[in-house]
Amino acid sequence: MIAIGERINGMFKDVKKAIRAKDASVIKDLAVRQTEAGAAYLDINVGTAAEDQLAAMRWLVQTVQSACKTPITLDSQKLDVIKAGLEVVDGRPIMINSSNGAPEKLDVYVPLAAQHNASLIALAMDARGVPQNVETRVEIAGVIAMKAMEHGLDMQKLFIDPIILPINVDQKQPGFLLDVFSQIRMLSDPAPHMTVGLTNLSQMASEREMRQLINRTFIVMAIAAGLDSAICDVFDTALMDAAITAEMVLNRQIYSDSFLKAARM
Ligand code: THG
Repeated sequence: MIAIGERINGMFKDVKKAIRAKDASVIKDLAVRQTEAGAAYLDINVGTAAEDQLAAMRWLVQTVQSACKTPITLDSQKLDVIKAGLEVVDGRPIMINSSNGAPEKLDVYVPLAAQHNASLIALAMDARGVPQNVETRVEIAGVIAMKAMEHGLDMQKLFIDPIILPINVDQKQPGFLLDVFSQIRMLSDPAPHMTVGLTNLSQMASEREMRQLINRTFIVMAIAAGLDSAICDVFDTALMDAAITAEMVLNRQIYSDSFLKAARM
């Protein structure tokens, strides 16, 4: 699984404080520790911490880059914040998070990603909002894949995110997403990658143990349906180990007596 570490996000109190105080040590520590925990990418999202989101994005990217060599994911709904991050990236692999699936958005974001040799996360929603059913999500995923081909972005560089919401918003949705994953897997050969903001799923639950159990249970089911990436809490070792084991059981990773140890490295 391509794990994207969620922790460098202004939504978290310690990160918000660090952005405001320009305290690089907090950010560097999260970058290094998430890398050690198995993050293939580090998500960077300034959230609402700073008045000047562009400057905050530049500072976060530079701070992370000074701490590790890990690829980064520029996370913002605002194009100018993404572009601020792109200005300062040092040549390591990057991912843009995110476009949505509206054709006019894709016509901007897909060429931008191609031009920077970046991967792109595209949300399976469009001007009509977040679809509440399987068919519309898959239909939008089709539009996303078409636009990627049209603008010359490799399927290997495309991550479709069908959008996961807290389970209490509509308890039918996580089950729908499993159908969406298995249908997106059939969309093209090779299929695009798929990712989700996993932690969204349990956002309303107050107990930490219960949140983790919900996230761990869903990721195993989602991997079985075809999910191959997640923006998630990489510090949750049981979550990471469950994902690795699910891929092994599905024959996507070779079994050996040390498969877990090997995959953790
Ligand atoms: N899709 C894509 N990108 C995304 C999301 C998505 N980026 C942001 C988000 N969703 C994924 N990242 C997070 C990060 C944190 C939380 C949820 C999703 C979270 N944080 C604690 C909370 O709200 O309880 C913060 C509290 C604290 O300070 O501890 O839940 O879906 N493409």
